[in-house]
Amino acid sequence: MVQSFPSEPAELIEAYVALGSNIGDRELTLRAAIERLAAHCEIVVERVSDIYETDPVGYTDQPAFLNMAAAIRTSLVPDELLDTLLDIEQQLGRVRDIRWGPRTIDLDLLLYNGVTKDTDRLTLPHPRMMERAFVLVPLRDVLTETNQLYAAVKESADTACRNGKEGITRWKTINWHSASAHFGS
Ligand code: X6L
Ligand code: MG
Ligand code: MG
Repeated sequence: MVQSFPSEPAELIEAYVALGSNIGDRELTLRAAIERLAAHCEIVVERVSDIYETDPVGYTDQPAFLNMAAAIRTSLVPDELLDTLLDIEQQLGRVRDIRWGPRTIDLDLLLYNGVTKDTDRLTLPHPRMMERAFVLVPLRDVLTETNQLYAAVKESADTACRNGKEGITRWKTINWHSASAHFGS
């Protein structure tokens, strides 16, 4: 008979998620989304960025956003992680009506361990992240300096902040260090 061994702990892959909200209690909804990520048994929230208030882009006739970013570790594959993000959006009242319109919560998968992927439902890295200051400025807070994209993200984020044209202001400094462990405080 073949000996069965306990399976090794699955390797945890680093991934980055962008969060945005511009309807309702924006900060509460961002926190709820982070809490739901942290509560998932296959996700560890490692770092969360500060919260930034940002002028809407794309469709500009809507309220200002709060945007932030999170660095997570996960044993989920990219499509499972995307499903989880879409589930959490639904749980937090996301209704998809107007394209680029207001939303209680938006969770975008930006980076998954250097994976490149291009399918109908998921493109990695996120195809437009490098053009969006509301993504890059929070991402800079949580991206590891050894990440391949760190220099490019930092440069673009710094330029956006220096110009001040992008309509991004630090709205709240977050102390959710090791976010998974400290929620509720
Ligand atoms: C020309 C055409 C220039 C389209 C920009 C940019 C479209 C971003 C959509 C664009 C264009 C988007 C957020 C937002 C949206 C957000 C802020 C999108 C999708 N999401 N604005 N607009 N924060 N500040 O999270 O990202 S809609
Ligand atoms: Mg988005
Ligand atoms: Mg989205």
